[in-house]
Amino acid sequence: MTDREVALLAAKQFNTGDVTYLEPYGNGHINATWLAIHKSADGKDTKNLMQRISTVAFKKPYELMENICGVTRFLSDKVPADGTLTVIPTLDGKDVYCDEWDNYWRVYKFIENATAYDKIENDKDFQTCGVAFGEFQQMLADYPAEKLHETIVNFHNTPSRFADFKAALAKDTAGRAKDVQDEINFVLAREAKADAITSKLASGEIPWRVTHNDTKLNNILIDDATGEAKCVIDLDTVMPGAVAYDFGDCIRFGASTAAEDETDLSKVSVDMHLFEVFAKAYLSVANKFLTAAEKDSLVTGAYLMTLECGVRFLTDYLNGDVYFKIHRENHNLDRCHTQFKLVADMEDKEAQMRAIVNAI
Ligand code: ADP
Ligand code: GN1
Ligand code: MG
Repeated sequence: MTDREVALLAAKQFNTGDVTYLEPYGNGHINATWLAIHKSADGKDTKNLMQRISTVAFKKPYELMENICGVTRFLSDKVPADGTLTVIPTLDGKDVYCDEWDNYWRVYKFIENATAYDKIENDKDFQTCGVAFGEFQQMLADYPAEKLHETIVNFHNTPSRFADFKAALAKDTAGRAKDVQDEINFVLAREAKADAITSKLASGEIPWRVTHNDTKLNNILIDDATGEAKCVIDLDTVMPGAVAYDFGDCIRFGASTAAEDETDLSKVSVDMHLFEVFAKAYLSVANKFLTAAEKDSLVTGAYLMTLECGVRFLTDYLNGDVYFKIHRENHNLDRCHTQFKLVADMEDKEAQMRAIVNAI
């Protein structure tokens, strides 16, 4: 059976009516995403977003969906309609459908008239993003964190990511280590910096909060008419974390002058104007609740999220591309290179970034 045929069988298990259209959708690196159009009994077409949850990333899909249902129910009291994801149940009232091949499927209501951007097109989009993720953290401040499952253990524990990298290097499953000695040395030279946030969380110097943990630009839907944020999506990694993780990942992806997989590295750097736009927008909300130590950790977060992401791409490259979806040969290595270029650039611009944050 083709992927589409398997997906079609799954789409029929949800309480949505007949499936009249089903095609792959979006640019996520983790789940397999499909746009489905269903025809309801009264003949109306409805768009839905169906996903096969990646079980390489998420080992416990039922726990994952418990998190998503809890968080979206909680947020739905605080945001307008379509301001958070809506889970569509299966015909027998479940949040997730497991097919005979152990694929786990879920369906969300499709949020219309909004776009997930892969690149910043104007300052306003990044400002929108900063405000939206600040508000997202603020809204979840009183979410009962003890109810959240850790959907990916040690997700942003950078020392643990370094350990995974070293294990992959030792195994060298795909036989690629010999080709990436410079990249390996780049990582090993920075190992001492890896615990800059985890050590502060452990000592209590910065607090654990409920954070999104995957705040790249295409995980927020921006309203086509107003340019305002419509909905924060991709809630798979909402877990206790440090605010600097969310701030940092936004900068990593959104303040770069080039795409995450750009192959011409001369195009890749941190755009300090975009950095400032984002920092101002995020802090216009977050300054109200951040501690001084958290504010001080934001630039470290940008640095570590970028280093960590580069390390994860390199690790996946060494493992033979098993975690992130790739669309061409060496895709993970290309992604690793942009991240390391940004890391080096951030090392040069650290003082400048700190001055910008301190001035806000
Ligand atoms: P991944 O974990 O693979 O990144 P996402 O949940 O981010 O998957 O979804 C991938 C893409 O699908 C998003 O970037 C966005 O373009 C689109 N998308 C996801 N959820 C919705 C939704 N409810 N409505 C409209 N588009 C969506
Ligand atoms: C993945 O799921 P997606 O594509 O929004 C990854 C992030 C990485 C990002 C790099 C669950 O995000 O951690 O930063 O790719 N998500 C997961 O682009 O691993
Ligand atoms: Mg995503």
